[in-house]
Amino acid sequence: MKDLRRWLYPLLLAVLLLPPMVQTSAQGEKQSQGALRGFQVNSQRLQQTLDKLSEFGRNPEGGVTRLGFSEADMAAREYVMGLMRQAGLAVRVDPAGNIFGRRPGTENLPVLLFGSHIDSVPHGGNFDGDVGSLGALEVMRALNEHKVATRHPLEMVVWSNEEGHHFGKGLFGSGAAAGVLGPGILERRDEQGVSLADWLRRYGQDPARFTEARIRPGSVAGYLELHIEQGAVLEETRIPIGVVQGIVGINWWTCVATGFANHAGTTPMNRRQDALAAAARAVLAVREEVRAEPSRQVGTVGYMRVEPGARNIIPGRVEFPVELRDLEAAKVERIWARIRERFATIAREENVEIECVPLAADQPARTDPVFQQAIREAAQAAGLATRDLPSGAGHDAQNASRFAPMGMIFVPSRGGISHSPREFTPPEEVANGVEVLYRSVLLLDAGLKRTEGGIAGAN
Ligand code: HGY
Ligand code: MN
Ligand code: MN
Repeated sequence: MKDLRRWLYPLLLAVLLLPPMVQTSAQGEKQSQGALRGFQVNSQRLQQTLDKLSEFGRNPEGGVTRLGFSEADMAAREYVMGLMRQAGLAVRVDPAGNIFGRRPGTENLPVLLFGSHIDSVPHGGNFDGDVGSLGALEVMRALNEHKVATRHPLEMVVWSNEEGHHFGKGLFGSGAAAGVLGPGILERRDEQGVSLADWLRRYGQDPARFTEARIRPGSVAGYLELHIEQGAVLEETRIPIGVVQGIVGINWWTCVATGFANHAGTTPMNRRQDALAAAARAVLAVREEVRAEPSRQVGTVGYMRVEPGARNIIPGRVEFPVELRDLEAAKVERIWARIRERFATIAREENVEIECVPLAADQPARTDPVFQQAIREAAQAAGLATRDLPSGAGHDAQNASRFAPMGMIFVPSRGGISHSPREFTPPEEVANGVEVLYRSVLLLDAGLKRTEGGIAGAN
């Protein structure tokens, strides 16, 4: 008895004194273990399709390289469209290559839309976009299985070319749907010289009808997207569901430093026009100016193309991109203005030219409070804790916000890793997100009219 007291009392005391975060984590663990009980969606059925999808464009590291508008993407789309038809959805592809699958509603109401993308970055993983796309399909299957009728027609969507690697324009399909892309974009070419217009033809579309992909505001009651967090907040706090508050804007420029390629042995140090030395200083200037203000804005130079690119030639030309992201468009403009000043100084001092052209500007977007609340209530009903957080990654949802209220659900990313073959979310955590998507769709469909902090209705 005395022995028992010797370890039991300190144990009880330790439990009572546990800091709140640890208690939350224990609770989170219990929730995610017990989560599969009472779920409407089928985790196993979903995982089978996710596994199969990851075969399209598989890279040697175990992830995928499935660039938007590529052979691998085209094959993956066929696979997903087949699954959609099997689920009884009426499938159509719009002139921008977006895939829609419709399930009728019982009333004459605008569509409730949900989905994501299946294209990837080079050397990408198996979760970014795939989870939200096949999660949307699983929601449709579960509704069928449980014979649930909805008031609104439901549509799942697989947006085309979300990552935009080889055309310098991400959020492509949703951008067309939001009406923010002119047909001029179709002249852009990939590394093989194939234009976007040609790719649309290969996808069975008529590029002349590109602008018809636009979705009129009012024709969609709302948009929901489930996605992996791609950061470590949920994992570190052990919270299974993230309620996204807003999505960052993403601005891309392509810059070229032009110097003079000359002999590396005979050109004195003070007579050089070294484009790479200038570009190297430009990279550091980007970092310094982004860090010069407090808060979460980020700036990246993701590559350099150096010409001619030999050990014994002073580099004459360097191409490098600048990417800036923040939730506030005005802050990005301010930082970019300072970066331009720094580039001008560097160019003068290094005796080179630095020119930058804007390539893409995706606006930041806030999620709709009604949708946030629906997601919180859906998670609570599924026994899952939530946490509000911003998205540092871009998503098609930010374009959808131009034609409908929107919300986003996040599930944890192992180690916060994404845009990498090592991207991972365990099946049960994926299922948590899909269950919350399922329940959010139904809550928004019912359009519960509650005033104080509740759902006010989706349309
Ligand atoms: O780059 C992004 O944030 C997104 O994954 N396309
Ligand atoms: Mn991505
Ligand atoms: Mn994504």
